[in-house]
Amino acid sequence: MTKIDVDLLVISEMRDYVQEQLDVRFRAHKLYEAPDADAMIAELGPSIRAVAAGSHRNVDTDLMDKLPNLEIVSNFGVGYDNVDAKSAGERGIIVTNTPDVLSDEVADTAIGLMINTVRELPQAEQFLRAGKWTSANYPLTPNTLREKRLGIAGLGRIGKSIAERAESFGLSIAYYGRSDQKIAYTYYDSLKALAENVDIIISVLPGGTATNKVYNEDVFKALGPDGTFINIGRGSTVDEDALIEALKNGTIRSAGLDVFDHEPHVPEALMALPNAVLLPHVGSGSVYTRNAMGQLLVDNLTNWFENGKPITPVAETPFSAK
Ligand code: 8YV
Repeated sequence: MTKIDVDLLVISEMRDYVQEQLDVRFRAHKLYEAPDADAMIAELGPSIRAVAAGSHRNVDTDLMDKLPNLEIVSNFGVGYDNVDAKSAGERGIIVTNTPDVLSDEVADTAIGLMINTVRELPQAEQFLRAGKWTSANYPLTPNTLREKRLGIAGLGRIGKSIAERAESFGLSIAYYGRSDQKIAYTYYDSLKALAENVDIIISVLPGGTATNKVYNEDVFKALGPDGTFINIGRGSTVDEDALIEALKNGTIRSAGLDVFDHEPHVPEALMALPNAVLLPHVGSGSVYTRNAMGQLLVDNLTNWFENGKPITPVAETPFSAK
């Protein structure tokens, strides 16, 4: 593999599998290890043509201003709310993400989280481990997946992978999204309407200003006292105080969450609730899938500099036409 004559700024810590490739192919500078990040940016800024990004640090206009020759931001993750892609696009900077390679893994996690939440499997395990089984059976769960309606909020690639799996469970499927995709599932043009018409919501909505706290008191009321809310999209889409209140007072029955507003911090009040199943953002977190995501991050960079073609540019970039 030939070395590419490009200075790359690695702004979030990457897995070894990724970093080793970046070191082989580029002059990779680890911003997150610099004792003085501002000094490193001031010194290297004009020579940097590429950024490898992740969720630990945002790529905003302030950073872009300091990197005047930046051509591409390759992001680790399908969600790229950590990158100001609109401003990047306006400046002619390409942003790439890591779609498709994680869809099956995240869909598996969503289904697992839904079953765990509805059938209280983590709580049942706690019951066993606490030695309570010898004196009583775990109570029958008031909830089940039988004869239930599932609403998927955000029917993109991950949402569709969830739907495929959910069909085999016999769930009836509806969805909410920006547009009616004219497919066999029922479409609702608002989250409230979706919530009124389903028993379980699985949310795959991305972060960003358009989706900020869209799950609010009204939506939880519409979901109702038998309702379950599952989130594997972004924590910023949820008014967490409203969710905690809804779980406490029975406005909804239960929630399963893989994402939170201020990760890795999870509100104490949420952790104290017995009807919430909580995961530490592990949706795509297998070695297999994270390696595939890392490979795509690397391939986007090498393809840009070797062939002038990023593989998976996001919608806002100059290369969005597919
Ligand atoms: C990533 C995710 O693991 O791809 C995404 O958008 O949320 C996760 O799959 C995460 O971004 C890595 O930090």
